[in-house]
Amino acid sequence: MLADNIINELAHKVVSAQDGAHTMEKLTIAYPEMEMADSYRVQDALRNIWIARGEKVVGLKAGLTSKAKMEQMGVHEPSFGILTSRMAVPENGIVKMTELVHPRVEAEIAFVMERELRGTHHSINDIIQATDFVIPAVEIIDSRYEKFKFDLVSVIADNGSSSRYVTGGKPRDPKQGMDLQTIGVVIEKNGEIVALGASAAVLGHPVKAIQMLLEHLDARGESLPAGSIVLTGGITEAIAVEVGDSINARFQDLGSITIKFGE
Ligand code: OOG
Ligand code: MG
Repeated sequence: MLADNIINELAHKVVSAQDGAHTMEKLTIAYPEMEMADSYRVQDALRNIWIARGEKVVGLKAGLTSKAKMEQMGVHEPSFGILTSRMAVPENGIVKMTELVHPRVEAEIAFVMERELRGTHHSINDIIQATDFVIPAVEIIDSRYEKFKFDLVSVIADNGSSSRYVTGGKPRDPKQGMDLQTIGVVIEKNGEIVALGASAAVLGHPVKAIQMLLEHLDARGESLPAGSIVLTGGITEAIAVEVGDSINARFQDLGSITIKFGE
């Protein structure tokens, strides 16, 4: 376990890389003894910094939950991260590339919770019953590590590469019956299909990402608050974008999200 002052110092280093859109060396190079628990302590410190400057925590994200993502990143265990109000981009909005290092986009199924969930005993159906609605999401990830290369400990300390996210399309109430495993997704970049998949790519069922998130929260004495948005993880590999690119993610029966990348 790293000392509290080192955790704090690392959090400030991460915030400065995120805010300044610059890369940093993998944190495990200077601190090879750093463990996953330390990385989540860095996230706690990040959360305090963000709240102190007026951001609101709006939810949580699970990452590295599909085989495509795990293989692309060479990391084979899910990670969790914090989503704040500052990361939200409106549908049809323009993402400013100058604020980011080397962003990539992911198509994800997002859940907005109606009720607080605490503990690890919740079945898939329990979680569905506690959900307000399901909505398409595009996450814009942006690792602060050079060449987007990292290990699990380092990426968690960088808040799971979180940078921006967009929700859009049509929300749907999963309590009214919907097959959450077979939601087809097509990602187009500048009008060409660049990736496609189905929601079962996420751990066999996207709600399993929420089950794992609940285990993670429970181990830290936390719950998933009512009103939280949860991103369950990229269904396909992430797609790199540049200035001028336009992304359209189409979700079967749930509409689509368009987002543009400007300077
Ligand atoms: C880590 C974050 C992964 C997802 O949906 O799998 C993630 C990364 O690949 O940089 O957000
Ligand atoms: Mg993601």
